[in-house]
Amino acid sequence: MSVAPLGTLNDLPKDYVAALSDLSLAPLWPSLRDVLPHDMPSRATRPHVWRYGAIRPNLLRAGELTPIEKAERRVLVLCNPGLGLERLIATPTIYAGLQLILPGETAEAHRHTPSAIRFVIEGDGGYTVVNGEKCPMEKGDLILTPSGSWHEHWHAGKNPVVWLDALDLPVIYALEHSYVVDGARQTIKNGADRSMTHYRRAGLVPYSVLGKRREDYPLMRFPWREVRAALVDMASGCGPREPVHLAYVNPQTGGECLPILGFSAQMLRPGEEVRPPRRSCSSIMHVIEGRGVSQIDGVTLHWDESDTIAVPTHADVSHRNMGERPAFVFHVDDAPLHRKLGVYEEHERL
Ligand code: GTQ
Repeated sequence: MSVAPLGTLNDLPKDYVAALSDLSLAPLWPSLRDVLPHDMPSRATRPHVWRYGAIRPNLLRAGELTPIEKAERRVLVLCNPGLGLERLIATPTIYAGLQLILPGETAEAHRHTPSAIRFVIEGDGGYTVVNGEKCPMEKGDLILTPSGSWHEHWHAGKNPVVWLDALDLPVIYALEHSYVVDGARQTIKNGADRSMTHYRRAGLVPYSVLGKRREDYPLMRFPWREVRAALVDMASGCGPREPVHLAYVNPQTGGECLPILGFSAQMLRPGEEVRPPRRSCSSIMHVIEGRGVSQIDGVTLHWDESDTIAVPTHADVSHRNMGERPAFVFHVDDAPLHRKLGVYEEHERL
């Protein structure tokens, strides 16, 4: 391993540096350590908690200030304080925002190159139509809108509906491939969505699926009622040190549901502290129920229901349930992308 410090720009004659920039060239060695630091990546992303209690009144105010027609999507974006407000990102790969839709409003149909998910925070009567499939939105439900799928949001209830949006937009934007196409109102094809009909239980798929090429996106909605019950049942069959953690998967392939971002739900038993290995992927954690505290790279973050937390890459993480009842959290990470790229890592804690 080289120990000599690398040359800097100041070591070079000014006319030489100027000649290089005229040619759109740069010497690597003054910047090499910025892009390839030893042993650990440099990370601008900060551990951070966005508190729902602070966001909610501002989101409702957006409902008064900006009619839906003027917003297209009425969203307050969770901007990681280490990454700046302009980039609209929670972590290097994850866009996250809280979207408000008021009774009677519609967020019109469109489709875009980034994939998105909705994770419902509050309100009844909202629904998203994905490629003609009507997906009800109840608290804790996960709804997918994969890249290129038509989607529109409706509200037939009486109170504001709020959900967390997560998109792989930062990745698709970095590819200079992010764009949207507007569409006409979709015709609804279903009564109940496929989570209630064709994919009612884990381990069962429509017989006609066998022997066919697997569909990329057979299931668009994962009802929280089912996921919560599955976590509670898993806890009853788990040793106390086994994490109660379930991944959302494509029921035809058993693989992750979307190509770039991955989704999972975790139950923290009362008093439980989980200390996962350091992972190369970044993530956000959204609190569905309960309260607790996380240590992320030495930063202490207290959390309550509906708060959202940013976890940088390679972070040392622990989460502790501080309540008397089980806590439930939802994770979004970019592990599917890391795995596809062959760069996924897990490390011992520091
Ligand atoms: O609901 O389709 O937060 O297109 C950002 C872009 C939500 C949406 C966002 C979008 C949407």
